[in-house]
Amino acid sequence: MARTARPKTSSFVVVANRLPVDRVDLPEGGVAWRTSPGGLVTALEPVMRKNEGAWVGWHGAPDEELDPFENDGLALVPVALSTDEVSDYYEGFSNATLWPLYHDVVATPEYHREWWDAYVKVNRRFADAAAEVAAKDAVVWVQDYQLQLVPQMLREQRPDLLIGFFLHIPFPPVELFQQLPWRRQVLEGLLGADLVGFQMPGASQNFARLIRQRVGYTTQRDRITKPDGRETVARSYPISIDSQGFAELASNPRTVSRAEGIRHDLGNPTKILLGVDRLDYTKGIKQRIRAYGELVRDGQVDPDDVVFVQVATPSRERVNQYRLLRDDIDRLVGRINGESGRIGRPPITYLHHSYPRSEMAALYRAADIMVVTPLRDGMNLVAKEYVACRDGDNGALVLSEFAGAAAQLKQAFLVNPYDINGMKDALLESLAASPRELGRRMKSMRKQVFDNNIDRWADDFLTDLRALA
Ligand code: GDG
Repeated sequence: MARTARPKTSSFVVVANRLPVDRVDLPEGGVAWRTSPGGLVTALEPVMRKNEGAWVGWHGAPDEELDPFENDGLALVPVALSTDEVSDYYEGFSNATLWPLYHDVVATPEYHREWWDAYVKVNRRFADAAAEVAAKDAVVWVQDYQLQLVPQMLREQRPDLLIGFFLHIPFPPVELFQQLPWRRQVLEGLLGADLVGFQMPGASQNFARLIRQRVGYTTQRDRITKPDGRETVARSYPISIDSQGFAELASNPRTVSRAEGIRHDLGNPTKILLGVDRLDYTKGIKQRIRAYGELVRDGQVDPDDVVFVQVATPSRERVNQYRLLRDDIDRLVGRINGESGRIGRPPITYLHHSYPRSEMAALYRAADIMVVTPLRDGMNLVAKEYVACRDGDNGALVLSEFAGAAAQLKQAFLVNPYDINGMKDALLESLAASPRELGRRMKSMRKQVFDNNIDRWADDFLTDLRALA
C-alpha cells in the first residue's frame, strides 16, 4: 500500500526507531494498535497531548508503507523499512556495529560498508518524515543510537527547528569510538542538534573531547561552537522511571497476592534472588548465574532456601551473537540445575519469555534480592523499578558499578561483574544483611527514585532545549 496522506504538522515531534505501539490482529478480523507501555511513552505522553505532538517511527513490520494515523489521541507517523533495511540498518549497523562498540566492545563490533550505507539511507528517511511533520519552529526530539545522523540531516532542511537528541546507551571512551570507520560522520550527525543528552556526565565529556579531536571545533565546558555560529550543548540527563506508576502497581492487592503465589510456587524458599533483563550479552546474565551456581555447588548457599529466578526477555533473535548467548545460558542453567537440583526444586528458574508489567511488579515484590549485573549499561531501569516496588523498605539490590544507575543508587551492594568472587561475596553479604541495614539502604534509594522520576527527566531536557531557542 503506497502512502498518500500528508500528516498534519505538529509543534512537538518525537523521532525514535520504533513507534510506541504494537499491532494486534483482532479475532473478528482487522487490526488494532496497542500502546507499548515503555517509560519514554509514559513520560512524553502529557507533553505530546499538550502540544498536539507527533511520533515518527517504524511500526515493526517490514515492506509495508502506512499512512499517518491516530491511536488513543496520539498522532503516529510510520516510517517504512524493507526486509533488507531491517537486516542492514537495524540488526546490522545498529545492533551488531554500534551496540557492541558503545558497550565497551563486550562483543566484537562488525564493520560492513553496506550496513553503513543502509544506516545513512534509513536515517535520511526518518529525517525527511520529521521535516514533513514538524511545524515552523517546532521542537523535535530524536532518540537513540539508531538515529544519530538525523539531527544534521534535519538541520539542513529545517534551520528553524529546535532539535534535541538523547542517547539511551553509553557513549564509548574516545579510544574505542575511534575504531568506527564513519566516526566523523556520526559526530557531525549529532552536532546538528542544539542539545545532545547522555545518561552520564562522563559520556558528554567523551563527546566534547572527540569533537575537539576529530572535528576540530572549539568547546567551552558543555558548549560546542560550530563554524556557522550555532552552538551544540552536550549534557547529562540520567533517565528514570514512572516511579509512582510502579509503586501503585506493586501495592495493588492483585499484585500482592500474585507475589505470594510466586513465592508459594517456588516452594516457599527463605530468599528469592531475581534477575530481569532483555536477553543481551551486555547484561552480565552468565556471570551472575555462574556466581550463584558456584555458591550452590560449594555448599555456601542451600538451594532449598535460596532460589534464583531469571527472566530473560527474548531480544534481537536474528542477530548471531544473541543466538549464541541464548545457547550458552541454556547450557549453563541446565548444568547447574542438573547437578544441584532435586525433583520439583531446581535452584534456577529460567524463563525465556516476556511478561505483562503487572507480572513484573509481582516478581519485583516477591524478590528478596534483585541482581542487576550488566557489564555495561546506559542506565538500567530494572534496578529503579525494583526499588520503586519495595514499599516496605525491604529487599536488597545487588548492582553493577558499570550501570549508569550505580551513580544514583549508591546504597546498593555494588559489584564488578567481571569479578565472580566479588559477586559471590556481595550476594552472601546481601543475604546476611540485617533488616535494619537493608531498610536504611532501601529508604535512601527510594528517595532517589521518587525524587527523580521520568517526568522530571523529560522536563529537565525539554526546559534546557527550549532555553536554547
Ligand atoms: C536501554 C538502555 C537504559 C524487560 N522485560 C520485560 C519488560 N522489560 C522492561 C523492564 C525495563 C525495560 O524493559 C528494560 O530497560 P533497561 O533499562 O533495563 O534496559 P534496555 O532495554 O537495554 O534499555 C538502558 C534504557 O534504554 C532507558 O534509557 O536504561 O541502559 O540499554 O523497563 O521493565 N517489561 C515487560 N515485560 C517483560 O518481559 N512488560
